[in-house]
Amino acid sequence: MPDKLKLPHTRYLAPDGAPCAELPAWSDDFDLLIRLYRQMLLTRLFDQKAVALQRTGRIGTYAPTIGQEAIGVAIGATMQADDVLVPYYRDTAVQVMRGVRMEEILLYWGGDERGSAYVDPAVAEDFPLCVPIATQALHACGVASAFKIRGQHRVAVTTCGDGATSKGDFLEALNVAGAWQLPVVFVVNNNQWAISVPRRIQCGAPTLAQKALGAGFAGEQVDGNDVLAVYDRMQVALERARQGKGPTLIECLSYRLGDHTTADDATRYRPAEEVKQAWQEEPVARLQAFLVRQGVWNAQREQALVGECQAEVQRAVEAFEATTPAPVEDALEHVYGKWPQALAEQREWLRERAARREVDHE
Ligand SMILES: Cc1ncc(C[n+]2csc(CCOP(=O)(O)OP(=O)(O)O)c2C)c(N)n1
Ligand SMILES: [Mg+2]
Repeated sequence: MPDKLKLPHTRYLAPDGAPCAELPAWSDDFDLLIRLYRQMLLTRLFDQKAVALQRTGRIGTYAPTIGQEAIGVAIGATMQADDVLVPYYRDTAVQVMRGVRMEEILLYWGGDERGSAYVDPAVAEDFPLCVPIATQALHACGVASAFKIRGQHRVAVTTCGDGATSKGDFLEALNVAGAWQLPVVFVVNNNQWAISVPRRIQCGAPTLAQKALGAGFAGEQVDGNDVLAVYDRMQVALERARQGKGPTLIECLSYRLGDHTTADDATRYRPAEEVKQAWQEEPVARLQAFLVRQGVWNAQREQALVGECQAEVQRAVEAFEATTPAPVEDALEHVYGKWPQALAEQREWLRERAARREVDHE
C-alpha cells in the first residue's frame, strides 16, 4: 500500500483491558468512564430484552447492537446537544444517549410510527433511524449544509455499516462533504459483515476509511471495541467540523456478535471459530476489565449496576406495553397526499378486518 494510504489507527486498550498506548489525559476521569460503562451495559441489557420481545411476538424485527456498544456510546457522549444525529438501524446506544426513550425504540421496532416522534425536546431535530442503506449519509450532508449556510457551529453526525460504504449514496455524500467542506462526521461501523457478505468481498480497498481521501478529507480507523479510542477520535473530528475545518470519516473496527437482525440466522454462514474469537475482543468486558485494573470497579458495583439497568429496561418495556396500539391503517399513512384507489381500498379492507377482530376479542 502506498504510504499516503496508511491511515491512523487508534487503540488505547488491549482486549484484556490493559492500556497499550499512552492514554489520553481525560482517561483518569473515572466518573466519565463509569458513565460510559453504564450506557454500554444498559444497551447490552436492552438489546437482550428486545430480542426476547421479538421472540415472544411482542415486537417485529429487531437489529441487535451487541458488540457495537462502544461506538454508539462514544458518539452519544461526545456530540453536543444541538448537533444532529442522522442514524441507521444499529444505533440503539447512541439514540438512548441522545435522549430517545427506550420505549420509543420498542415502539419503532413494533411497527409504530410514534417511535420516531421523540418526546424529549432535546432530540427533536435528530433524524429517525434509516433502514434504506446509506441514504442517510446524504441527508446528513443536507443538514450540515444548512448549518454552514446559517453560520452555526453545529455538526451533523451520520452512521452506517461497512456494507453501506459500497453504495452510491455514501460515495456521493463523501464527495459533496469534501467539495463543500461540510461540518459532518461519517462514522462507519465496520462490523465485518453486511448480512451474509463478509467485508473482504465487499470492496477491494484495504480500508474503508481511505474512501474519504478520494473526496479530499481525512479518514482514519479506530478500534471500535475500545470506547476510549472512539471517544477520543470523535472529539477531534467533531471539533474540526465545528471550527469549519471540514468533514472526517471514522471507520470503527468492530464485530457483529449477533445475527444481522432477528430475521437472520448467522450460524448458516459464519464460522463459529470466528465468532468465538470476536468475543475475546468485545467492548463491554474490555472497559470493565480496565476499570477493575484501575481499582474503581468490582463485582459488587457491577451487580448493583446490572440491577439498576435492568429496572430501567423493565420500566421501558412496561411503558411500551401500556401504549394503546395505533390504528392498523396507520401503516399506510404518510406516503401519499392523495390516496391511490388501490391503497384506499386496502385501507378499507384493513379497517374492516381490525373492526372484526375487535368483535372477536369481546
Ligand atoms: C437500499 C437498500 N438495499 C438493500 C437493503 C437490504 N439490507 C438491509 S441491511 C443490509 C446490509 C447492510 O450491511 P452494513 O452496511 O454492513 O450494516 P450492518 O447491518 O452490518 O450494521 C442490506 C443489504 C436495504 N435495507 N436498503
Ligand atoms: Mg456490517
